[in-house]
Formats: sequence, structure tokens, C-alpha cells
Amino acid sequence: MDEQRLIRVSKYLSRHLRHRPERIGIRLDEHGWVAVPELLRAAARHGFPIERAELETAVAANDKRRFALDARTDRIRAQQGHSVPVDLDLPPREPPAFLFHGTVARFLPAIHREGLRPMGRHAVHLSTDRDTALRVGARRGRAVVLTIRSGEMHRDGHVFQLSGNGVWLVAAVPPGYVAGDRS
Ligand code: HQG
Repeated sequence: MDEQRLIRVSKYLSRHLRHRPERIGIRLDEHGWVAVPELLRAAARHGFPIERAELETAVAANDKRRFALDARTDRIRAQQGHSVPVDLDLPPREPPAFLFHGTVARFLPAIHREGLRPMGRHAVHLSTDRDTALRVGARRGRAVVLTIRSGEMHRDGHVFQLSGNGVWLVAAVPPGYVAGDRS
């Protein structure tokens, strides 16, 4: 499977497992799962046939491990990043003292005013290391990395979850916990 095809399949999966399942007539269950045969049938029906082997490669070779396959039940889901409402059914976890969020300068006034909000997604995404946050921010321009006082947030009762691919998720970050900018 060449790199281009891998990217196309990954984007197709992201689109339908995170954002627009209804576009191809599939239904995610409450935790975001869909049966693999159902997904493959729907993709073929909608003009984007995917071989099962391609799907498995796209899951296994994905640079950010965006998707999880449950071999026992033969289902697939996106590990995080949804805009459709899902309960990822992840246990609450104690985060490290600090986490990082990559963004761009033009969002800073709003972020300092109202904190980090999930915007189009179901949660705010935070990274354990600055480099990852830099890459996330750089999708939109010159990246700015915010340091989040996650340990303090957790002590104050905010619930954190860790996705299967290592992204920390929280409903929102109030402005008082946003510690610093760094580009
Ligand atoms: C910003 C990608 C104004 C926030 C990445 C961000 C990540 C605010 C944007 C994952 C704000 C939302 C998520 C506020 C937050 N006012 N702007 N109050 N609060 N923002 O894409 O974190 O390739 O939904 O800073 O690698 O950028 O898709 O979130 O810039 O892991 O797998 O609003 O998406 O992964 O943007 O990225 P996003 P994100 P995938």
C-alpha cells in the first residue's frame, strides 16, 4: 500500500469515524465503535472501496495511532478527535503536573479570556510534551505552546482522560490554569 493511499484511507476513516458517519449511512455506537464489515460495505457503497487488508494497514501504520480495532468484536473506532458526541468510555486518570497545548497567537486573547474550549471537538486536546504541542499548533501557522497546570486542575476536580493514542482529554481549561506562552 503506497503512502498516498494510506493517507487517503486514513483521512476517509477520520472523516467518517470522527465527524460525519451519517454521510455514508453508518451509526457509531455510544462509545464510537462500528462493525468493520458494516464500515467496509458502506465505504464501497459510497464509492470508496477499502480492502480489509488496507484498513488493517491503515490502522497499524497510522502515524498517530488514530484508530483502534477491537479484534474480539471486529469493530473499529477513532481513538479521539470526534466532533460527533461520543463517550469514549475511558477511565478518569491523574494527569502529570503540566501538559501542553499547541495553538497560534491569534487565538491567545480569547484563550486568556475564556480558557481553552473544545471548539468543534468533544474535548480539549493536551499533549505530554512540547514537541507534539508544537506540531499541533503548527497546523495553523506559527505555533505557540501553552503550559497547562493540569496537576492543579485535577486537584480542583477537573476530570482528565488519556486516549488510547496518548492524547490527554479534558472538557475545558479555565483561563486561570493556562500558565504560559512559548513559541
Ligand atoms: C483553539 C489533530 C479561541 C485551539 C492534532 C485550537 C490534535 C480556541 C482550535 C487534535 C479557544 C481548535 C486536536 C478559545 C481553544 N478561543 N480559540 N477559547 N480554545 N481554541 O483542531 O488541539 O491529525 O479542534 O487552540 O494533532 O488544534 O486530527 O484542536 O487551535 O491532536 O488526529 O481552537 O487534532 O490530530 O482546533 O487539535 P482543533 P487542536 P489529528
